[in-house]
Amino acid sequence: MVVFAVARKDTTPFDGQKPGTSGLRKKVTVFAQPNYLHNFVQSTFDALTADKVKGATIVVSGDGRYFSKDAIQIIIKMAAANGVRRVWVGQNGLLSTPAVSAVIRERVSADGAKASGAFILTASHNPGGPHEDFGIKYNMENGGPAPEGITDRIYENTKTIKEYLIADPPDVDTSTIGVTSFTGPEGQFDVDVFDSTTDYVKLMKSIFDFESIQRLLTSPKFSFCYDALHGVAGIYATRIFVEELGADESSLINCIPKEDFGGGHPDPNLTYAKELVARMGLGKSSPQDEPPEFGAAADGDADRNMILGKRFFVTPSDSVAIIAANAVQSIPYFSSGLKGVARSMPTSAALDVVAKNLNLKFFEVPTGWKFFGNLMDAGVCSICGEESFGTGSNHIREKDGIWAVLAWLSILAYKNKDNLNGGKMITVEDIVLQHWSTYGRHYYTRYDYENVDAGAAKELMAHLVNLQSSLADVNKIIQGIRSDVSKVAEADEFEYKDPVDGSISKHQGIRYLFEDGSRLVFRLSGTGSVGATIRVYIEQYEKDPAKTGRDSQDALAALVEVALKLSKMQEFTGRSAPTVIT
Ligand code: VG1
Ligand code: CO
Repeated sequence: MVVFAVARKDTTPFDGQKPGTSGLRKKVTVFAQPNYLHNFVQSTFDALTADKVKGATIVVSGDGRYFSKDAIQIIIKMAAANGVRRVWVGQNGLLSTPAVSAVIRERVSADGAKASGAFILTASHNPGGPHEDFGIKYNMENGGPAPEGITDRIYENTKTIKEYLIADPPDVDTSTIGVTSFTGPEGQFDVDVFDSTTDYVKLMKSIFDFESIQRLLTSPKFSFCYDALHGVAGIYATRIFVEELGADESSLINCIPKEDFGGGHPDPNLTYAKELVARMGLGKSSPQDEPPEFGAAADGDADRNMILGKRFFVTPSDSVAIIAANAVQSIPYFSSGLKGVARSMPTSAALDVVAKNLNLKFFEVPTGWKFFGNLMDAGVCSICGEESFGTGSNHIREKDGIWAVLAWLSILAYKNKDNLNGGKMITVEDIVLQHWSTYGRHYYTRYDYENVDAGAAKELMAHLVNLQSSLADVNKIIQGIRSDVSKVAEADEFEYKDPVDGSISKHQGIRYLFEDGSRLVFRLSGTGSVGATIRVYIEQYEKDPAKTGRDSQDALAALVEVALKLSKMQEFTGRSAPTVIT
């Protein structure tokens, strides 16, 4: 066995190593500076209790973006030096974020050990490559992102760090499955490279009825297209949709993971998933072939999903509501009922209406998946989602892009079980229209202003908070902008008290709540790597079934105008249009 030595290296703090909504995300050029990654990793080890490090098993993997290979070798050496007993690495360093969560929760080593946590290497939906983003986050024993108590401690450590520990074993070949063992001052240390898909596929098979999905996917009356945008979802899509469920290989596009995502933006929305959008007949020009019945896309680390029907877009807020409304009949895992449902604050209230109708416990949490975990651990939440193309359930503690697609396929399979051999197929669009006619429709849009000046963004937010001191004044301004919108009934900054551990999160978004149920929400993104991104969330509820079929941007035009003028968007940022509209 190769013997390694451990060294203590002097270092000095870097500014700005504060984890955001989902870990630390910076340009590769920042991460590649000497000691930058090392400082963050040591600060993380030091923020954990000793039993989670000494003698523990940890996972290290990610979406395979540029710089991941270097980062994995560094983290392995630092783990060895900090007394970790064993590191699990997905083959080629690849594991989707949901697969990491599954591995932490489900995988057991030959000697019965389970993982106590994971370093996930991804900047998710942000582009990758030598001049783009890298990211790192730590997940805990329950498979979910570290809570704020831990990320705050990590950040504090990064401000005072003086040294880190690193060992000198040779690099491990992560392309070959197998265990490599070393001996260090504290005994044996193993690096176990394993198949990236096995644990995850096993979990999916325990949740869904693969046979009924296979009947749908292989039926001549159904067609399917999945776009991984060159992210890590590609390896799971190939294994699950093609090898397990019999879909044709030609139904997968961009399913070979690439370090730079083929130069694209691995964000599954109508702007960035261009190829899929065109194939589904939603682009500007009509496609050459008849579009497939069902389309879906994932982000870089495969925790997000976009769901499309033929020439039809399903908003993520509607998607989670529709999954919740249909889960018990369509998905075996939920057949005994749902424990409750939850959404992030800016997500539309479509899920609230389902919860009310089905008499389910309901929770509204701040943006970011970490807040759902406590509810799930406490057994009060089964299905949850965010407007940002994130949907998931208590099978793991991350959002799960492939799970969401399997959930939709299950609903389609259930509704069409008698139609595959004759009869008219029920489409994605039919399901959504039926949902609106039962529950009403939440018109919804999000405007993103990416990479604006950070100072200007702060001023805009401060302006919106100041306005909240007088509702009468706000209403006067709004009526001056558009007299045809309803009145603001309440305006505040969203604050959340976790019902499980009592912790309080403040300043989680500025809200304007209107008398007719409409909402305007303003937030600063916590996942960008340069400048600031302002997000504006605009929502309006329509109960009248005769009025649920309008074009969404038309229906929301008045509220959009109010949002942009009330916030003085152009004055503060100089932007006359958003970067992305979803
Ligand atoms: C964004 C989304 C949020 C999501 C987060 C991480 O955060 O709005 O809903 O949980 O990204 O998703 P922010 O702070 O930029 O608004 V992922 O797929 O980037 O890990
Ligand atoms: Co992601």
